[in-house]
Amino acid sequence: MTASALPRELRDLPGRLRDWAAAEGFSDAAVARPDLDADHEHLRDWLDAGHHGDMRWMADTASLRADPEALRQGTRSVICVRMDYGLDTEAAWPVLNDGSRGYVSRYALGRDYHKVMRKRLARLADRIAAVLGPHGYRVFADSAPVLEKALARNAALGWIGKHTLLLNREAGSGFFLGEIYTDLALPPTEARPGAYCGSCRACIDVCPTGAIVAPYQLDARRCISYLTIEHRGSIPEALRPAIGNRIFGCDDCQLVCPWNRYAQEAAVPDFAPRHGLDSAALTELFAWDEATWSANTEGMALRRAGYRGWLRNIAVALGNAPTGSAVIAALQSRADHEDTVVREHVRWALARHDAVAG
Ligand code: B12
Ligand code: SF4
Ligand code: SF4
Repeated sequence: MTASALPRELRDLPGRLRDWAAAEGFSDAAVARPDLDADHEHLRDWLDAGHHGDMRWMADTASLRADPEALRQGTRSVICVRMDYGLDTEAAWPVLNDGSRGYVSRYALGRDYHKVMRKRLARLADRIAAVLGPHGYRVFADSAPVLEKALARNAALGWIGKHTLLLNREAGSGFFLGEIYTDLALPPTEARPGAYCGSCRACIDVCPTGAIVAPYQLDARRCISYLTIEHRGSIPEALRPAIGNRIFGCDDCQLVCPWNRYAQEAAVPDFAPRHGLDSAALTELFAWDEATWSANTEGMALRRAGYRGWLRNIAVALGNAPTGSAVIAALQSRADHEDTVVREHVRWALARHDAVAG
């Protein structure tokens, strides 16, 4: 349908949608073509190669991911949004370069984005209803089998970079994605995003564990984000030294990306760092007991690793930290931890300092 053939209330939809979204804290919004055939094929190849590791839920839901209608019956349009979380590259490097501190991915420092975004997406859906009429919808923010990056690319919110994240010329990649699946028939955006990686390969070269095995292809089994957040159990020993002091997620491939010079500040105060987690000492974090951890991570995405995962990750970072009596004492205090995985990582870390369980 040409723009002039559209009903009056839909003709200037792109601008109005952006305005309504901005009122809810979103930095951009647009309607996506739900054409995901090529992406479905890439997803299948990725799964066939085993690159999803033990994220079985990725394989179990593959067909739903590529088919919005199958995920929510009656879906006719997908509205995509982005929300900036504030990827402060300048503040990140000093923490990464100080082995005595723990590096928590910038996206996880504040309130859980799933909660923040879904609440605001529901309000955006209500705004749309107020103008375009009642509609059936569901909102998502990394909360269901949705190919979020591919849909956002189709909506022209950016392009998928060689590090496999969605990138935007005005905002880099420091943002979350969310969607509204609606039964309204909305005209998809006609713009086609350019792709601006060119000959750059900074993200591929910097990756500490070589997880970007080819441009646009990530082997999650090597990715520090996967190893420290999604993976349960033992972290492969060969990869532990390269994890450095990254205790929850990893931002390196984004920090070196030239487009993140344009990363925007956090769109909402919810994403402000909590409990000094943007530069806390490893020994201090390792001393949190389970009750403190539970209280301090309430309402944060940081919870996903679980308390034992948290201790396991910090043990690895302490193993990589400069040797010192405080580091060794902290590790020795957990050498007899009840959890076998934690214990094993603590012993590995002590051995790195030529120390033994005390
Ligand atoms: C599984 C997952 C992970 C896994 C796997 C990552 C991955 N690249 O798939 C792990 C745990 C490693 C991970 C890590 C991170 N994640 Co994550 N993750 C997801 C999740 C749930 C699904 C992604 C997915 O579909 N993967 C499947 C594979 C096949 O997709 P893909 O590699 O991107 O491949 C696509 C294209 O690149 C293309 N393609 C693939 N191969 C090829 C080959 C060629 C030649 C071409 C041209 C194209 C092409 O087709 C594929 C399908 O579209 C999404 C949320 C969602 N529901 O979408 C969040 C999401 C992608 N993650 C997000 C974030 C923030 C992160 C981290 C930055 C967190 C952190 N700081 O630690 C890291 C970044 C690591 C990285 N470099 O990607 C954000 C990204 C926002 C953005 N700007 O893009 C999302 C969208 C969540 C959200 N709602 O905001 N994540
Ligand atoms: S998040 Fe870290 S480990 Fe994962 S691909 Fe990027 S740089 Fe590599
Ligand atoms: S670092 Fe370079 S190659 Fe990687 S996503 Fe950014 S622009 Fe693309």
